[in-house]
Amino acid sequence: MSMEEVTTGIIEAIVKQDEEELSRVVLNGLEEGIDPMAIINEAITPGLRKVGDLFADEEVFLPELVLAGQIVTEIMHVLEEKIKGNSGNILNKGLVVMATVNGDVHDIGKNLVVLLLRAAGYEVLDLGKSVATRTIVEKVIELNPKIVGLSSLLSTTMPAQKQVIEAIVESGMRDQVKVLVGGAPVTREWAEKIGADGYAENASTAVMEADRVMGYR
Ligand code: B12
Repeated sequence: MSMEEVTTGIIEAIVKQDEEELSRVVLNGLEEGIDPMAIINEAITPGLRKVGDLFADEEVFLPELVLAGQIVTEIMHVLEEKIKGNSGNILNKGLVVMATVNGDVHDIGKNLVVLLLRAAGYEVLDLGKSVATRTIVEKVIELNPKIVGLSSLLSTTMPAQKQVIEAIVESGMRDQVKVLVGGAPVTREWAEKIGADGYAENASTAVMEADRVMGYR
């Protein structure tokens, strides 16, 4: 199977929420030696975006959106194992606290950022999804991480990223921690507006952005 066939096959399987077909094409692609990150960036993410667009256009409905999310979460475990196996990094670049903000349960993208940060040598405490602002700030005070990463996939939960930054300022810890924000609706302009230190549009660039704010590059 060529990369193009793999990409088309994966996108179609996600749009049809066909778990068996998705798994078949992904495994086939991996066997052919295709890079798991290329599968995620060029096939899985566009597939999910397509389902999201169809949902917005009322061509698919919530149960299908849920199913698409579930089958992708399953296959991501396989891809994640593959990426972990390829990395073997022993650096310690510092602690990152990651969370999807309050009210938001989207965690596929956040999990990918966590995985790649770990593979790049960061220690990551993943607080999970829909994490209360207070919980995030308490962890910042308790653990003094180098970076806090905030994911938001909904325009209605983006303001929670701003709230977390404000709460970190109030806690007196703002000078000691860098804040990175991300998620599909988040932009660099938004990041600047709310006083974040960095923004990235995908997990690979999130690692570069983490290195940048830390002064590693
Ligand atoms: C799958 C999905 C779901 C699944 C989530 C499953 C899960 N475990 O995550 C379920 C079914 C639960 C769901 C629910 C809902 N969803 Co939804 N969902 C999606 C969908 C299709 C894909 C998201 C995804 O996983 N993308 C793939 C990953 C790899 O990409 P990503 O998340 O963008 O992450 C990458 C980057 O953004 C970046 N990144 C992410 N986080 C961070 C953090 C940092 C610090 C950095 C640096 C970078 C970074 O790196 C990641 C990896 O490359 C999107 C469509 C879309 N366009 O995104 C809609 C979408 C986000 N959902 C939407 C909606 C409306 C909902 C619901 C409100 C629907 C409803 N009526 O109930 C609920 C909300 C539930 C809640 N309270 O959170 C809308 C949001 C519209 C908006 N602008 O607000 C979208 C855009 C669909 C649409 N077009 O209408 N959803």
